[in-house]
Amino acid sequence: MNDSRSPPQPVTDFDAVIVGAGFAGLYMLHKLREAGFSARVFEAGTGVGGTWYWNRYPGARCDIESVDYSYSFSPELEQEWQWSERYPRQPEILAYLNHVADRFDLRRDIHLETRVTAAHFDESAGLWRIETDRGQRVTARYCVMATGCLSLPKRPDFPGVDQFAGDWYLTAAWPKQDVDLTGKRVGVIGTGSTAIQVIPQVARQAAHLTVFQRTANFSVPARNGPLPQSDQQRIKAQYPSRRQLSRESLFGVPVAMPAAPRRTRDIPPDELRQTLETLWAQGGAMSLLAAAPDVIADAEANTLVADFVREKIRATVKDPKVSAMLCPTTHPLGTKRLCLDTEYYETYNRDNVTLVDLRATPIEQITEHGLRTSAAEYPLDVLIFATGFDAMTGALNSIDIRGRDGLALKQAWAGGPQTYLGLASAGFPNMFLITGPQSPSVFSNMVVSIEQHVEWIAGCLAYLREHDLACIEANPQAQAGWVAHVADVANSTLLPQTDSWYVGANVPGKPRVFTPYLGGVGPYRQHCQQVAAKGYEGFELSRQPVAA
Ligand code: FAD
Ligand code: N01
Repeated sequence: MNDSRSPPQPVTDFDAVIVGAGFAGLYMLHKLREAGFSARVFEAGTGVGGTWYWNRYPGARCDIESVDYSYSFSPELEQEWQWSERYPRQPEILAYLNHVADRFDLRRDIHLETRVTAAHFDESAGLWRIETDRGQRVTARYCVMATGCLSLPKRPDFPGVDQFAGDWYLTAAWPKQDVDLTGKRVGVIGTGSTAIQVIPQVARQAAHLTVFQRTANFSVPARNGPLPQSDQQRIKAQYPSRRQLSRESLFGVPVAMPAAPRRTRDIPPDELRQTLETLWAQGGAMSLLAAAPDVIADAEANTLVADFVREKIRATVKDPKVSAMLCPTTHPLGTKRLCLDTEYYETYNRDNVTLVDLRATPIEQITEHGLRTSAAEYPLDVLIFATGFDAMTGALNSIDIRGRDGLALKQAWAGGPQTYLGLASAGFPNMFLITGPQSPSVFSNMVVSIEQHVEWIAGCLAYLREHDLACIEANPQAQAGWVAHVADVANSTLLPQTDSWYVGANVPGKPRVFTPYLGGVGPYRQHCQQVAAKGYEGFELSRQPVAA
């Protein structure tokens, strides 16, 4: 603490402005209101829901079980909401988030169709000045960025895209009205998590589907199905312990961290085979990773599990040439997001589906009537771009965020994101990030990580108020230590070597930095709790609007 006098606090429109109304922004608003803070949410979409508002493409659903991919903060909500499936579809998750907005009377503080364009920290007053694309200007003591890790889709920049005479769609900005693909010749570019969900659905409708694949991905069957009432009741009866297990786990799912994990390579082959067969039959990507956590660190372990998946692909896809194209060879399993599918590989057995290998025959041009690779021209009526996101930093860097001395966040992060705990960044007082870079974020069940951040931030603001403090800012040394720790943990795994969006490799010119924290949801939570318990160790706290 730098000083002892408490100057008059500036008058602001709100205690906090929250940017984004997905899982994170909605809960942040509820939590701040509950603690007696005034808050305003700005959301670019015409509705709440974030990811689940924007990603309406056919087949969109979550890859964490519904009973776990949901808020835990309200036992009443948890008990009253009925999930229909093990992995619910996008409309159901969106309906759940709309229910949350209504149930907790959140809408009155949410401004929809309003994009925050600038957030400038006014040092003399110690407040944030926020501007929107609707010309609103408001001030707030705190600014909470709930802008999402995967909310800025990459725009298609293929040569010739403007000439295409057919319809084209971006999965992450899918229209609200139904898109009828019946009888159409459809092309899908991409084979990441999104495309793997879209492709089987489109293949059922389209006259012909051509999939343009640059990198084959590993995918695990979801084994989705209805969630019987009896199972749901049993889970609901055990919710407190199930949620606790998720909070203490590696990935935010209810799988206990093994006390003395065995190395996968030390497991007798028959036993390993049996375990993998059981997991494959049960379905679920996170449980596969959680059962053999060393696969992301040990190349030999990785090959054992990857070979198993490749064998499954070969056993499913009848045409050996196609199955060879679908078997991932460019990266270890789990170093790109492990996908979850429903009949993805089976789809390539259909007569109306063609797979094109873009590594062998790259895209040259989108033409008026289709797409031309170096080997052929494919006539198309519809093109679907499932080409991913400017992840982790894209949405933040799209806002003109300026901290002390007019420092732009974009500039401060030019060499890669610099955060303390993924929650705050030095030079940007009183600004918080929910599931920011260098926190477990996308390497976890994100609802668990979101709840942890929201509760930590709300606790922090209550502490500042209780102690008559006006300002909190990450200490640059503590931040440098955290950034180095995140890199050390990542470098002890196979992940940084792979070209993935985790390292920003999917966006030309983006600095190559591995962004999620891989230390595990449970250990990370404990660390954040200790930081708070030690009076916010690693942060500068001040009674003045700005730390000296
Ligand atoms: P988001 O849901 O992304 O919400 C952020 C909101 O901020 C958006 O609505 C956006 O419009 C708004 N916004 C951004 N910038 C501005 C601005 N400048 N002004 C105003 N508003 C702004 N995670 C899992 O854990 N499990 C899953 O199964 C899973 N499935 C996914 C499936 C898809 C298709 C995608 C894309 C992601 C998935 N994720 C999953 C990650 C998912 O993003 C998170 O689980 C979670 O929904 C994130 O919530 P959020 O509120 O942090 O961000
Ligand atoms: O995006 P991606 P996504 N030419 O970046 C290809 C979450 N999510 O939307 O790998 C040709 O993973 C690109 O090829 P390559 C989840 O966290 C979850 O699918 O770069 N191809 C790749 O195949 C996920 O990880 C679910 O060689 C190009 C694809 O497009 C994250 O969101 C569902 C290209 C992009 O894959 C992002 O997933 C959906 C080009 N110029 C999303 N540019 C669940 O199931 C890109 N590609 C929970």
